[in-house]
Amino acid sequence: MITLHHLNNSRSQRIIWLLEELGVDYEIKFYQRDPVTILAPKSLRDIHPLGKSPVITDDASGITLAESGAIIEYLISQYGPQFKPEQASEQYWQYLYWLHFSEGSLMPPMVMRLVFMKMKTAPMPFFIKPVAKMLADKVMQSFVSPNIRNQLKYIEAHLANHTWFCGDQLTGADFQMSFPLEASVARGLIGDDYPHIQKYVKTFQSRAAYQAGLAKGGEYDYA
Ligand SMILES: N[C@@H](CCC(=O)N[C@@H](CS)C(=O)NCC(=O)O)C(=O)O
Repeated sequence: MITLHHLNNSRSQRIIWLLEELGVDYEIKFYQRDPVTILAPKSLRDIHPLGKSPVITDDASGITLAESGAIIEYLISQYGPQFKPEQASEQYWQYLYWLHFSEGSLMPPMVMRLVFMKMKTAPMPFFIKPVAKMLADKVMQSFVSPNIRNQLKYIEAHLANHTWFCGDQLTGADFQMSFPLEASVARGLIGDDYPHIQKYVKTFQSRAAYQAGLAKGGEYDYA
């Protein structure tokens, strides 16, 4: 049996979508974020020392695995070779690229954006507040926002010519890219100026397996 250790409102939702597409037997163990800090509960550290979600365990291989990209690669290798392009084909390199790009390039400025937004509203002595706000705005304007914009434009251009990230075939790269893109749509970072990303997000969100995953995963603000 595969167990997914799932945190509400998190990247882990894309693993539920994949598990549904694979049609394998699996169970979900639910973890709730702290409502104030939005951090994961300590109990997740009993499963993996870093205490982040997603994490899976698989009784068939005895493995415990964290990191969405590695989990997707593992599940596809074990249970869904149809979601991986043929080794060393052009699509395979695209698959590798987008599988890494999602967490390696796109998520870091998005997480930074969240942190700096929080910094602007965090409780602090009143005389520090204007300085903190100025610093946060400066970093957002000079680094974070331009980086997010550049990457979204790049993705928009790619999706103008591709149904899925690697072409005509739904692959692991799509599960991995789904979270930052749907979160960006939900947070208003992607408007009408990104029609191909909009269409792409609607396309995967309307799949039966995605919807089934949504019904099973509990609270999720990005769909
Ligand atoms: N790169 C990791 C990131 C894992 C991660 O940061 N997960 C978030 C959920 S979206 C988390 O567990 N946050 C709670 C915490 O940091 O306490 C992955 O893709 O799996």
